[in-house]
Formats: sequence, structure tokens, C-alpha cells
Amino acid sequence: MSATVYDFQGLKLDNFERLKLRPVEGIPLIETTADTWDQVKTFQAKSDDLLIATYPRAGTTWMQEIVDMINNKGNIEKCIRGPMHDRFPFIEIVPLPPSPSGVKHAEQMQSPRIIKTHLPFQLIPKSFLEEKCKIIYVARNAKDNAVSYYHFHQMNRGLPEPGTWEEFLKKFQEGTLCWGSWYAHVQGWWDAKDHHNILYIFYEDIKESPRREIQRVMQFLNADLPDNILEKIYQHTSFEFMKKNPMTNYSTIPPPIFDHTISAFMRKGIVGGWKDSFSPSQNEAFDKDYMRKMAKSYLMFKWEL
Ligand code: PPS
Repeated sequence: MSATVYDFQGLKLDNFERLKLRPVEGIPLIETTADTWDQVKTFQAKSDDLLIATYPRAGTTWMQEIVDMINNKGNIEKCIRGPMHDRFPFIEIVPLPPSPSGVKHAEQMQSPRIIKTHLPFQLIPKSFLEEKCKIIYVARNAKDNAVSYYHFHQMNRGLPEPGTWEEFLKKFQEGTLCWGSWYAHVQGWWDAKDHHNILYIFYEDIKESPRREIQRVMQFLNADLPDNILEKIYQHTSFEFMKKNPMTNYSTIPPPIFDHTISAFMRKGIVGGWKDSFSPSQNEAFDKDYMRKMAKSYLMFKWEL
């Protein structure tokens, strides 16, 4: 029997192997990122670039859509001009050809650019800081973040095999997953926010009070928009709407890369969903380890709403 051959952007793909990780300055990254690291490191940001940074699965897509809606003053037609991966260069990513690398994509794009990254603070191209670019960092509680990342590994062949949930959780705690340790990531960006132009936002806070947090983002972007536009942004960026919207739900990336039948990119979009995945003993051990790793941190997360 012949293997399924998928057509992706004109490319015939079969037997697409999962990508491997390779450390860059001690952080495990996708091997194609590691291969092209010099280009990422020396990327030249412009002062009107906005960088959206997150640990993977912390709410990047949500924030991207919120920012795009703010920049376009609530004009939905403008925001559905293309899928996420076309509208926002993902700076360290090297997708399959013919898509350009994140760096090339950004270079080809007109300003003002909104750029996505999952890099820990110490690895972002220094030009973002030299140019004093605005940066929005979204953080999500470790348990929901880990569960979401696990399901994402299952459906995304651009990442290594996740193994069982038990095995995956261990790797999450050890910091050996792609983009490294969640603990160091959220803390590194937290420490950096007092020295750079960074708005630090929590996924749980957006969930709890989306209008309030959208207003914080508006303020940060110096966007003074009336209440009816705020309402439109709120509606358009709700989980239900974004899950249905092909420009935000990544349905434009088909198998063999994203297999939405295994898990949807827009999966549950809730706070506290981790309770269905963590066994009582996993939860106890995780909490103990968390206390140890975060003992000196002032970061406080909401684990449920
Ligand atoms: S990625 O792949 O790293 O860019 O993923 P990212 O966008 O950071 O995170 C995906 C998770 O965010 C949820 N999401 C939302 N939650 C609530 N409201 C809205 N509008 C929204 N948009 C995205 C998405 O469902 C993923 O979380 P889980 O828990 O897996 O559902």
C-alpha cells in the first residue's frame, strides 16, 4: 500500500519526519533554527516593530489577533487578509519551502511589523532592545501551559514525538522541550520587563477580564479607540470566534504538518483544564518541584478562575 502523499503549497510530502532539537546557547531549539541561528541572532529590528513573545502555547495567537485588531482599529476585513503565519513573521522559524524563513519573511514585510517569537529573553535578537521596540510578553500558568504544549506536540510534526503524558511532563519540568524551561522563560522575561519596553500580560487575566486586558494593550500601543471598537475587538478575539476563523485557527496548515484531527490548534482555551490531565500524584510532585524552582520568584499565576 502506498503512503499518503500530501500536497502542501505545491509540495508533495510523504513520510515527513518529525524535526529534532539541537541546543543553541544551552536552549533546545528546532534543528533548522539551530542551523540558521546566525541569521536570527543578527536580525535587524526596526524601532516600530512590535515583538510578541511567549513560551509556546501561552496565548501567542490570541495576543497577535488582539494587536492586529487594535492596529487596524477594529477593521475585521483587514485582519482576515491572511492566516496568522502570513501576517506575523515567526522570527526563529524555518518552515518548509517555498515559505521563507522567519527572518526573510520579516525582511520582506512592510512596516509596521508584528513579529512572533518563543525565544527566552536572553536569545532574542539584540536589535529589538537596541531599537527600543515595544514587546508584549504573555505568560500562562505552568500546568495549563504544559497540557496545551503536550497536545500541540501530538498534532504538530514540526516538533519531536512527545511520548506519553508522564514522559512529556518530566521533560517540561526538566526544561528539555523545545524553547527550554518554562520556569526560566517566564522568569527571564519578568526580570527583563523592568529594564525594557515590555508589557507583561497573563493569559489568565485576559480570560478573566478580556476588555480590561485589551485596554491595557491599547494603552501600551498608544491606541485610543472608542468603546464600540473595543467591543468589536473583544468579540472578534473570543475563543469561539477564533476557533471558527480560518485566519486564526491554523486550519490552513494541513497534515502532515498540523493534524487537527489529533488535536485542534484552538483546543479548549480555558484556565484550569489541567485538572483533567494531572493525576493527584503528578499534581503533588509538580507542586513540590514548582515551589523549589520558583521559591525566589515574585511571579504569581492563577491556576483556576
Ligand atoms: S503557539 O503554537 O505557541 O503559537 O500557541 P499559542 O497561540 O501560544 O497558544 C495556544 C493556546 O491558546 C489558546 N487560545 C485561546 N484561549 C482563549 N481565548 C482565545 N481567543 C484563544 N486563542 C488561542 C489555544 O486554545 C491554546 O490553548 P489550549 O489550552 O490548548 O486550548
